Amino acid sequence: MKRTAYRTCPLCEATCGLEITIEDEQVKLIRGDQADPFSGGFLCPKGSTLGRLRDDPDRLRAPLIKRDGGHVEVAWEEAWEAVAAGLDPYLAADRNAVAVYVGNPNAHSFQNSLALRPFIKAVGTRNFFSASTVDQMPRQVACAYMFGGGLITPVPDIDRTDYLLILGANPYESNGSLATAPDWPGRLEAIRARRGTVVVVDPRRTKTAETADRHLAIKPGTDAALLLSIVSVLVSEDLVDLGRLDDHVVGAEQVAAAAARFTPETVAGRTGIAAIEIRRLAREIAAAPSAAVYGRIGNHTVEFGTVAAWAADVINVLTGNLDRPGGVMFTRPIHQPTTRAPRRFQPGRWRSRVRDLPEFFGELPVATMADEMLVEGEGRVRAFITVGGNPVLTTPHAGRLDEALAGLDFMVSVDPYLNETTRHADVILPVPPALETSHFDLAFTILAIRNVAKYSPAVFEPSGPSEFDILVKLTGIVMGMGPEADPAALFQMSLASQVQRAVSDPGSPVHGRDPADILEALADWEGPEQALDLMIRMGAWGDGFGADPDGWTLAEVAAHPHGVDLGALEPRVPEVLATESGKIELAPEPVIADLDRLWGWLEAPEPEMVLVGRRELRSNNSWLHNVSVLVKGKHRCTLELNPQDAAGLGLDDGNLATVTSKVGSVELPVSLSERIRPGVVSIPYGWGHAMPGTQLSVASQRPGVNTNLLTDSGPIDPLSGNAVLNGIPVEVAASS
Ligand SMILES: Nc1nc2c(c(=O)[nH]1)N[C@H]1C(S)=C(S)[C@@H](COP(=O)(O)OP(=O)(O)OC[C@H]3O[C@@H](n4cnc5c(=O)[nH]c(N)nc54)[C@H](O)[C@@H]3O)O[C@H]1N2
Ligand SMILES: Nc1nc2c(c(=O)[nH]1)N[C@H]1C(S)=C(S)[C@@H](COP(=O)(O)OP(=O)(O)OC[C@H]3O[C@@H](n4cnc5c(=O)[nH]c(N)nc54)[C@H](O)[C@@H]3O)O[C@H]1N2
Ligand code: SF4
Ligand SMILES: [Mo]
Repeated sequence: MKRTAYRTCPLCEATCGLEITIEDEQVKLIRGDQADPFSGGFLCPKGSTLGRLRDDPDRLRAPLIKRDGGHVEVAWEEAWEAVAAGLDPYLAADRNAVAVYVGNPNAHSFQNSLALRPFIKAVGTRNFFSASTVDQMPRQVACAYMFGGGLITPVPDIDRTDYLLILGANPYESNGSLATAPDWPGRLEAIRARRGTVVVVDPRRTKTAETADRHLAIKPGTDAALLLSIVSVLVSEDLVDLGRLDDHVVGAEQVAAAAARFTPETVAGRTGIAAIEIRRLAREIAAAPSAAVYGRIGNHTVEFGTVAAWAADVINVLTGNLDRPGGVMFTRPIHQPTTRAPRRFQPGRWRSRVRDLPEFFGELPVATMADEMLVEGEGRVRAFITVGGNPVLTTPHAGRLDEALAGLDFMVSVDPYLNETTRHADVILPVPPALETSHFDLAFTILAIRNVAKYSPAVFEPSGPSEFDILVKLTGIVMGMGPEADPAALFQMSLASQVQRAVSDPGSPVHGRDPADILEALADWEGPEQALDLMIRMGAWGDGFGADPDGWTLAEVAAHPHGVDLGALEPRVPEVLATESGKIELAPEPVIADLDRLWGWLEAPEPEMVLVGRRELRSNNSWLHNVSVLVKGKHRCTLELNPQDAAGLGLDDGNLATVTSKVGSVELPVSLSERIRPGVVSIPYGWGHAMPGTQLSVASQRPGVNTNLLTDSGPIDPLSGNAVLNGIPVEVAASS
């Protein structure tokens, strides 16, 4: 039997539509879905491997329990009993003794996003960590200060912009982040084709930089200073023009005063960007009919990540480009209400035990996770739960974390692989592969460059419990219900209370309605789809359960298997703002206060050699190296080194080099490249698969090295708790 299924690729933020040809219940072919209104047939080499991931013999099909130093398969009942028995004593004695880490794949799963919130609440620990603090937390913090409320970030309107300044992102390989758009490369080329301008700021001449109009090879870690000096030029040359935002911004004068000292001439030496270039950038952005300043990983995972994230949007605001077509704009997501209650962003509601670091949006910096496990004293973490994360490869000072995990009393992982992190787990609960799971993008619908919606049912029946049910059952266990906890009953309770809240909320379209009617209207769906239907129907485009008969429901979205395009982004200020003042608060006090630290840092001695990361098209963070078609060919885990530096070190192409930082050392082959700025070396991230006790038969043959053995968990961006993963001082030497 032959059939065709359509669904969204869950691997990266681009959300490409896939057309999947199935014969005899086996994937025969995966192509880009030409009829997807957003991706139009685009896909990358990773998207076509979802069938291989399902068929991977290393993928776990049954729960594993650690016994006599190795892992053995057990039945689900036994696994659940072991989980309850392992966690109960810690939960009973001190909930902070249980830590939780959730990783990147959760952001790509609506089921996980919906299930994790109550789960984390039920664990009730202060020790909640996620991949957010090795990623976008600086941007989240900066935006929360400026625009109020939770996760809300304007996205660059790349389809309409006349001028795009990209800092520390390489969408030719990554396909973009915090700016969901299938085929970033094509969209960048379209900017130039319509005579727009693309400028890339990156210590490496990446493929993105190569195809841009200009590339500025910045010294790592200095983007905050560069961006502030652009602000200073906008002010000193009288180029500030808030346009339509004039009535909606407070603090512009304060920003102008605070940025004044960061003139192009003062920052040129430390950033490596000539003063004349900086002035040109400021003038071009101000003069362009529309412009967007867009920073990502290289801009955020540095010591001044929050200042950099903030300064980028300050430029967007001061040039009138925030909230205008072609600038940076807010989505109107189908599953969120139109307005948000004003909420002042206040980090530090609790603090970490060992380093006294503040919480941000309910999580502690992952850079301090190992401290909480290793340092003795009351409240020390002794039990650990990971859900879809591989922090042994993805978080700083990874060698120390690996040691910390080995010393825990009890660990559970919800994960499809026995890998570098989960090998420490006492129990591994395997989840079905993507093709056996339904899909809707909660996070990336918020971050897309157009208003879009797409729901895809599971392509195949799951062969084991769904991840949603696993997480709900785990919630029951941490609530003390024991291994018998029934996920379906638990979920119905939680859905009923959500509906109850909705009908009691005067601002909701179902205020005053009978909750039984609402629940009945949701009855066409099961489980997480019911919660999703509720969100869509109560959302900005929803039918409000009859309040707007033309509005959307999940059934309506699902009736469009290729996805729905709800149109280009439209101006949303002031409606979208959730600050106390109701305005864009351009000069948050903690950010302005951090400028003194930046000033001092600019004057400190520069390291001679620093390390940055890189991503490649055929890798996905730490976990796709077990797919043979994605790792064949020339080995990609190399030390990229400029020939000028290599000559001084006596290193040649292919030689083995030893790279040493304050916290660790790795040895890997050199690839000489003029692409990288002298004084900077680059190692791709997500490799390092040579660890014992894993079940990764392909990845372990070409393991590469773990660059996070070199990154240090000490320095962080204090405003967001984000780790510093770029600009790491290192020494490079020929291996002896
Ligand atoms: N040096 C350096 N470090 C970095 C970065 C960098 O640029 N440089 N980037 C950072 C960034 S941006 C990120 S997002 C983080 C990522 O950090 P993590 O989230 O810790 O790492 P991933 O590789 O995404 O982890 C994926 C894990 O989830 C499992 N998995 C895959 N699919 C599923 C699923 O459907 N359900 C479940 N439960 N598990 C699943 C995989 O087997 C794997 O164990 O790394 C960060 N670390
Ligand atoms: N193929 C592939 N795609 C992915 C991923 C993947 O692992 N592989 N991961 C996904 C995830 S989780 C994320 S968050 C996104 C990330 O997407 P991107 O932000 O595009 O990430 P990178 O490709 O790592 O690009 C970071 C760039 O920053 C540069 N850089 C380093 N330090 C500095 C600095 O101090 N200043 C400046 N200006 N630049 C600097 C690096 O040289 C690099 O080119 O990609 C997503 N997409
Ligand atoms: S670009 Fe991203 S979403 Fe698109 S096919 Fe590749 S991995 Fe999947
Ligand atoms: Mo990420």
